[in-house]
Amino acid sequence: MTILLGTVSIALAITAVIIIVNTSSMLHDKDVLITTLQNQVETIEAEKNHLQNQINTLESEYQDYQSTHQYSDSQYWSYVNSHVFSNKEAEEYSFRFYYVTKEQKYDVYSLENDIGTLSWIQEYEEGVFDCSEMSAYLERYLENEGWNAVILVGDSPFSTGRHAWLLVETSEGAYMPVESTTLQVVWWSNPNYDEYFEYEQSFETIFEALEYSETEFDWWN
Ligand SMILES: [Ca+2]
Repeated sequence: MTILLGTVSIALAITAVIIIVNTSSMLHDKDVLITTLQNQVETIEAEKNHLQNQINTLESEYQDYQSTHQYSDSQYWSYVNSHVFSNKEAEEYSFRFYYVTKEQKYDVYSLENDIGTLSWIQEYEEGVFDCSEMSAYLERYLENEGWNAVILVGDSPFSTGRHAWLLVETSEGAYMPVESTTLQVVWWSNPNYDEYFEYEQSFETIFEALEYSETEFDWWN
């Protein structure tokens, strides 16, 4: 009996030792785990602070941007209004290839030579392709050849009724009349020479002519 009790005691003692050892090992594991978790918390905390700093920086950059990029209503509308094209500007834009800028030509004999190479392939037709369309067409042709040409409208210099013709700058500030229907320079010897300088309207460009009349000068229609 005594021997048996002794054996039980020893067994109990061993069990107690095992429990103590286990407990101490568990306590050790717990410490390690806590340390690891604490380290992780610190790392996350540092990351959080880093991100917060970045957010603060972005926030202040955004505020700066806003304060320098804020427009009042009046600034907005003045921008919009200054960037809206007028009808005339839009029309000129659609005609952007109408004139080709070249070095200006002078000399009436060169002008005669340039015009002398031309002939109308479309026949004169009152109201369709008449003096005004022909003048508009010839004005463009001469401008693109380097001449400064102006379209004129007024009473006919040689007949009754209305007429359109050109004045072309042949020396600085001096012009010679050009009869667009016959494609001829009107020379000083022409009996109606002076009448070619009496006109009611003059158009430096096709845009001005179209503003005056939408249908008289549109030789392309
Ligand atoms: Ca012109």
